[in-house]
Amino acid sequence: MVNPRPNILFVLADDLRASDLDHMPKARSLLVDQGVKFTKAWVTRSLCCPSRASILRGQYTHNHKVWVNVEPSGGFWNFFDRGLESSTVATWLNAAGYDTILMGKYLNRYGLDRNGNRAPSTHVPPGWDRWYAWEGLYGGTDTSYQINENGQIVIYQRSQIHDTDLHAQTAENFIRHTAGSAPFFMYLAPNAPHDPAYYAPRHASMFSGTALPKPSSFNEANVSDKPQWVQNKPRLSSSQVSNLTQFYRNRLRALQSLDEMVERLVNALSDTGKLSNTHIVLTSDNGIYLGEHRLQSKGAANNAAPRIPLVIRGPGVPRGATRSQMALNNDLAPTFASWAGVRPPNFVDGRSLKPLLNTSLPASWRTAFLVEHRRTPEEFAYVRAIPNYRAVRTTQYSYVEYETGEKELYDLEADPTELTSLHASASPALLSSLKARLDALKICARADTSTTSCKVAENGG
Ligand SMILES: [Ca+2]
Ligand SMILES: [Ca+2]
Repeated sequence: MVNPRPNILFVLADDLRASDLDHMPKARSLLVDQGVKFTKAWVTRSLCCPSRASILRGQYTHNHKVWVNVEPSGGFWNFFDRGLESSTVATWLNAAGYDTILMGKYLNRYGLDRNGNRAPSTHVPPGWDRWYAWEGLYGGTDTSYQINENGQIVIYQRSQIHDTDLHAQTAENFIRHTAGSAPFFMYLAPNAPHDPAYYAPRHASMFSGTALPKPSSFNEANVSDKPQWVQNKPRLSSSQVSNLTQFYRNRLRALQSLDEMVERLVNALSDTGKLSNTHIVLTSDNGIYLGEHRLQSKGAANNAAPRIPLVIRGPGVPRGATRSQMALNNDLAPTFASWAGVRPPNFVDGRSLKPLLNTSLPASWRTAFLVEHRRTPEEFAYVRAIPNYRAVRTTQYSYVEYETGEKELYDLEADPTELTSLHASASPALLSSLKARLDALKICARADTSTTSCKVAENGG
């Protein structure tokens, strides 16, 4: 019998760039060609833990307030201590009868104590029936990694099994042998391709001659239009470019296990008769810079870090279609809720993407969203060097206001790689209209019809 409610297989990669899909041929044929690809998908804060909190709760960072990866202003303990675990997409779907399973990364510093020391945790958050979560920083060391398997700590040697392959094996076993009559929600969050981009030995010889992508913004020559924190960065040296190239190749190698995992799970779903009633989502918690604007890592508002890949296939979803409407990490939880027939709590800021997964599209959609950043003394140095900012990204512009009083403004139609900030020369009318949209977004809450709701602010009133 086919489940009346669909299974949900949610694959959440770590630091995957939208363009990385070009190097995942199996995901392209099994997901992109079979579903909808969002060409303008974004996270609302380009940093792991805040974005994962947004994914679990459907909220902007200024509403869930997990600002960084590290306590006290962020990290697992911030989420835990403020009771945010009591209402997540897992508790909503679990209460509706879903079999809920998490594999891989939960929140940064899960498995450490409040001081960052190793403290293997057997804590399983509410809402999860099955739990296979990474413990500790960056999910392990060069030789081993630890997984909390339903309350038991298990140590794996990398020489024994590559971590993405382990998740693929656990997920495949669940689909083939464990999944029962209840629909399942699988939150599958591998480490790949996060720095240091561990990969399986069988992929070691691939991509050895692949060149680092060099868009026009790569190692930007003239950053006099940009704020001081960018101007402070010298142009990338040849050894930095060579390190980035090596990192890029390792990332592509790491993606191959992810790509094979997609094929393995699609086959398992197909063999067990579940594929036609399963939504599969592939996305990331944030992107990453590989030298654009002289930048590396993440945290900034320019293109490559807040931009993510997003592909969805499933029952009723058109095949091989693209959508240019803005989709956000905030939208994932309410989307899963709508598939499960659950009304999400009122605190949710995002909206279900379901209306974009039809052949007939909604007449209106959001025309802007907010990107936020706040630095704290305990956050890692690269992100700490970026002054606090808030940014609004509209269908045409990206406008950033820093705590320093500095601004950035890009016309994304005329200058899609953000080479020349127009903040000093733009018309006062344009600046004030963007400022008004930013001011509405930065205090918005919920997705209802009140004047301060995020949905209203995103739609432009
Ligand atoms: Ca990340
Ligand atoms: Ca420039």
